[in-house]
Amino acid sequence: MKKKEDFSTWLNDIIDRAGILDIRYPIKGTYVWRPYGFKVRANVLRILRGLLDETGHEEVLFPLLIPEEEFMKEAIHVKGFEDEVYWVTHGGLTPLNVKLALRPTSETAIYPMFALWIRSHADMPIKVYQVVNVFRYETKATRPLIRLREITTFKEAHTAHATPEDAERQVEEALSIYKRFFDTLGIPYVVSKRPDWDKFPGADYTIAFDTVLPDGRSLQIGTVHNLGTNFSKTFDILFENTQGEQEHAYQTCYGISDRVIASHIAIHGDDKGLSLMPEIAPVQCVIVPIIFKGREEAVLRAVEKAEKALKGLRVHVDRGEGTPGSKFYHWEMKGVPLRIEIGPRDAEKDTAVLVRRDTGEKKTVPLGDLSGSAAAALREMEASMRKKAEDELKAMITEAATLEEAARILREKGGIIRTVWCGEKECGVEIEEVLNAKLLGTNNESASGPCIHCGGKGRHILHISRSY
Ligand code: A5A
Ligand code: ZN
Repeated sequence: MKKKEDFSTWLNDIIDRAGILDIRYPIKGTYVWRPYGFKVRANVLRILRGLLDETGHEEVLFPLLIPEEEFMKEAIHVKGFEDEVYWVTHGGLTPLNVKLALRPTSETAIYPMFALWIRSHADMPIKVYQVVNVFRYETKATRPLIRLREITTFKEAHTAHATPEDAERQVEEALSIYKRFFDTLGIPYVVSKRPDWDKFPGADYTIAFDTVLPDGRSLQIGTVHNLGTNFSKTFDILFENTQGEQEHAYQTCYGISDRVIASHIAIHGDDKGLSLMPEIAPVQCVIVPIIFKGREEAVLRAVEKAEKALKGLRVHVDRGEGTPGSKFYHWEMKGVPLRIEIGPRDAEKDTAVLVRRDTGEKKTVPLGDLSGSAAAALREMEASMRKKAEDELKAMITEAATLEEAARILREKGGIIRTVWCGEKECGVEIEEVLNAKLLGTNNESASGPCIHCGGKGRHILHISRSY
């Protein structure tokens, strides 16, 4: 199980062995959340909901089914999703008069209702989100947590505003929420404005977060779209503005998925299994008693004392049958951040041994200080896991001045190329073809020097990578 040698196999293997998903469900691109994985997922969602709620978003829940007529209204949006929609055509044996789409995303479910809810500028902003499953008939190779046909953890936020400036401000807020979210999870990212030909179908523009997985390929882990008035025109979302005139609402939407959990696992895991940051670990500390025949009592007393001291953390005492070695192995696989070993010697001296999952570092501490030392170790781990991941991503971003150089970097090490681009579509599409890679897009830094491909005046810093 070597992460560096065969990343894909490694990832599927630990997702299975750590009890995140069962990947044997007999429909391609759909998987089963197992209890341990579901707890990780719940912790991730708790963080996300917290960030959305504290910025004035409200949670809602719309139906899974979308009538064909609504779904077909926004031409560009439909075009973008036409190959990917699952249709419900029958109720029992009766063919339906109106076909129903399983939502691939919920614009066309939510915006007809926005049209009913919004009358005046005073009804806005509206900022809602839902966490739901969506269905996309993906044709590229499906993968657990990364390319799903049933995306089970789809958080989509949808907003409506009375001015374009307010919608623009919402895009900024969404970016800052996602930054805080990814920072909390120790997932480093690069932010790019997608080229026009790769934006969300129906958006004015799309800003994306990409991370780099251990095999050197990038993964889009979140997107923020400014929809302008494209959907409000289609769905008649009109309001009376402060001048008493009817105007179309300005909209944004932004989404993330199971991919954030994949990224966390991929970036922090190692050849021993998962390595979860304390924030999302179902078990933050596992206490393993090391029992020798005849000396159980003192150890078990110390273990109880330790358990009491750690109240407030998510603690598990492994009182099971196995050997200490097999327990260590098991909890390392599960990615538990902190292991606390207590043996007869420790019991005698009133100490415990703390072992960090990320570094394997061991430390003997007095039982009396256990609460403080464990909390400190967890805090240090958070910071050092985050820093390590950020350093790794930085090392995977490489500047290139020519296409030959870019091609060599993509071949030898992968990651993200940083270069200069003129901004012309034709030139960009050629870069993608020549490099067999994707333009992740541009950032908002100013650029100087010639375009990497055509040599014309460079207008943007461009990010390129091979991506999932
Ligand atoms: N309505 C907007 C928010 C939307 O649907 N945007 S999106 O199409 O870009 O999807 C949001 C995020 O879901 C993407 O950034 C990507 O991280 C994730 N995603 C998209 N397709 C996925 C798939 N098949 N499996 C897992 N995650 C996916
Ligand atoms: Zn060019």
